[in-house]
Amino acid sequence: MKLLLINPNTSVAMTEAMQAAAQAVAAPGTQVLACQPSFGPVSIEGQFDEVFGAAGVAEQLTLAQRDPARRPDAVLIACFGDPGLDAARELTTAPVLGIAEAAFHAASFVATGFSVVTTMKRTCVIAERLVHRYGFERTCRGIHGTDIPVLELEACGEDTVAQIEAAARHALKQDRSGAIVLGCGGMATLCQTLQQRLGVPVIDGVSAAVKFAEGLVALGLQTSKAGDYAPPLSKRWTGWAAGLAEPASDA
Ligand code: 2AL
Repeated sequence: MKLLLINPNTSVAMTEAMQAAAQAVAAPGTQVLACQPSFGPVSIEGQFDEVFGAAGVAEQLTLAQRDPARRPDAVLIACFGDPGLDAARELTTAPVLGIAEAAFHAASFVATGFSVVTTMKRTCVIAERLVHRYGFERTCRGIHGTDIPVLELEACGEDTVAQIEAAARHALKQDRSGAIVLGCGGMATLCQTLQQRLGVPVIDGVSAAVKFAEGLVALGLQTSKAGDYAPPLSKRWTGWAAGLAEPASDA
């Protein structure tokens, strides 16, 4: 199967790191194709950044749907705010997984309560709103910002790992949690190290989303087009995005 990993920020280095992490956990028959938007911010660290990330996800999925060589069997949105998730589900019949939603589900299977450790404190509100949107208020016991900038994770040294580890230890104790959810796609490469050091389940949403996507495809489950995720309506578009207006839905 073809799994399209869309990094909603424009950091090519982060796309490549997440592609490698995703391919490493993928089943032998899964090909992880990765891309990032042609425009927008290099990292997503707030609501303003996220709006453009969401548009970038819509852009990249539209382009991939039109390309027979890249038409995906499943789609993974690899940014912890899950930008553009509902829009992507309108665009395709393939299952679409956001890394936050996937990580919350995975954590709830292995612990009665989990804590999120994320990057900038200002992004905590984004994760908090997703917890409510997805109905994880009862299992998410805390969201902890570290004020580590997203791009610092690209060349992540021991100081940064130690800072995330310390935040996770504090979270586990303060929140009485049994698992840690990593709150950034850029933390995918740190998951195993942190799990070894902390001795509790550490969930990276990129890996979790890969395995859930494979499971959904194996079960023959697609995004429902009966109702809320019906394809976008055809209409006239203007400006720089006019080229994206052609019907790109596969439904
Ligand atoms: C993210 C993420 O996963 N990628 C990005 O650019 N920003 N979210 C976050 N909370 O740091």
